[in-house]
Amino acid sequence: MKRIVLLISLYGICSGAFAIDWQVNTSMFQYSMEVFATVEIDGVLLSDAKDQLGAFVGDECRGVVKATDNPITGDKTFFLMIYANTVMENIIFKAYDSEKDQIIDVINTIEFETNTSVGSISSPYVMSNTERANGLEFIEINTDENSVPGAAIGYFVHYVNGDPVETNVSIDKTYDYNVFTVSGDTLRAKTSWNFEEKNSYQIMVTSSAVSGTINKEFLIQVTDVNEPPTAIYLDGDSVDENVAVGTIVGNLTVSDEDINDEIAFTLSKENALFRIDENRIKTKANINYELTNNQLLTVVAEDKGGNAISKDFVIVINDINDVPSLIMLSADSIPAGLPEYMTVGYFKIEDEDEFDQPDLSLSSNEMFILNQNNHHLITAKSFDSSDVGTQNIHLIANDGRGGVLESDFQIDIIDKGYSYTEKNVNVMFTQTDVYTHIFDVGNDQVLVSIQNLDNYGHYCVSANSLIINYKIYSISGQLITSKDVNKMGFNLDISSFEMSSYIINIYTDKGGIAEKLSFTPKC
Ligand SMILES: [Ca+2]
Ligand SMILES: [Ca+2]
Ligand SMILES: [Ca+2]
Ligand SMILES: [Ca+2]
Repeated sequence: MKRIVLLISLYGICSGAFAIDWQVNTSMFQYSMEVFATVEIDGVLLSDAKDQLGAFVGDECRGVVKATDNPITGDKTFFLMIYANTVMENIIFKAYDSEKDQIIDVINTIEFETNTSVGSISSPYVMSNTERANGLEFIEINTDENSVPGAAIGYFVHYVNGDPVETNVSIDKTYDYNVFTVSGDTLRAKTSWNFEEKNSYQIMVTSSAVSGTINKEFLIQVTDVNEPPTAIYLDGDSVDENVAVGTIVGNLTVSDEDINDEIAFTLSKENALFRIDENRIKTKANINYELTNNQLLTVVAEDKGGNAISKDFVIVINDINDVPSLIMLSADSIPAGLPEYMTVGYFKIEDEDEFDQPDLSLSSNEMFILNQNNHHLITAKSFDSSDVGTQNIHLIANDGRGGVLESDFQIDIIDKGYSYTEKNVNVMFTQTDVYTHIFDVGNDQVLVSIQNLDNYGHYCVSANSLIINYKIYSISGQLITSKDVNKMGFNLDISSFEMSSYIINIYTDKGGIAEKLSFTPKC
């Protein structure tokens, strides 16, 4: 409104043969007020878009505007801004009647009061060039929705020969009479109005003054108030792990009575995995079920009126099968001279899924075989110096749920200049039995290997959970060292042992073991 007025005033106004140069330099003034007015000239409303209304202090123009259509009353109305540097100045008005091509003095005057309004869109202030005759006007006080029952909406002014007189107003029992009460000249709300249900009320009133009675219809416009949203909804609250960053989790909506209100959604505090993009919750990082399976988000919804509410949502992260991520081999070389069915190393497979234990398979290979249960790489033959070099093996890990990882490994067969000697003992013994082997410490390293008879026929360990330990005694019976070991084999470094003979006892907790002891003679 200010801008429109400013443009009109800066560009001046010309109309018909009669040129008027009412202008106001708004930048010169500190204060403003607004007037919503219609103008009657000799009892007839000005109704041409070229008609104008100017505000003046003496001869100085303080505001000027052309008539425009009033969307509510349908009458041509002047939406006039008036400017001043002091309050309580007496503002006078002049109208330009384009049909008559005349400037006409208006008799109404207004005392300037900053930031106030005289008249309203729904109930414009009536200006005239003559003393107003008899009539009834409604002056609005507050027509906001959500009215408090009993609150004053406005009051009626009954004019006789242009002067307001004391009156009593009653509401005729027609139209929307039942939402109002009236006392004296004051109109009050009887109920709490809701703009979104009904935005105007029509009444017929009778004003009884000493000098006579006036019947008149009025349309009371309800003023919309921006009300807070009442609920926040999310149409999707779960997302699969591993989805692309930016995946939409769900759409946010609200309940808000106000038609065409605009809602801004935000998170009350930043989240590492999710963000809001307009009205959507999206992922903003890689989502991993195994790290976190839900996130609490507090969503804030704020409308154009600055009314905000918030609601907590738990976003559930769904578990998806992860492909095995890694196959590792504990050793990548063996000495030439290693006999068949010896352990080369152990495979370890990583699969994020808590209960996945992927199967491992080895592509056909004459050099090595796989102990499937325990993921051990086993020699399938005796290696000698002709095997020195590098062997490639290809492993496939399959989690049985569609996750497959393939990896290649190289095994170096190295000539260390010595060979293994096997000592077959072939002792069968029961749970309480121990196997005792005496060996000379003419050797600096002993490889003890105990393997599973079920898989390979050479050795017997009756269950996968078998626990084995060894104890080494001197020939005189003194305990030298003791250790729990992996049942599939272990290296025993005896380089620090004194030159002597020792007894090695290998114990199991299950019994049924036959062992074979191999060790490397010193070269
Ligand atoms: Ca509203
Ligand atoms: Ca709202
Ligand atoms: Ca998973
Ligand atoms: Ca998996």
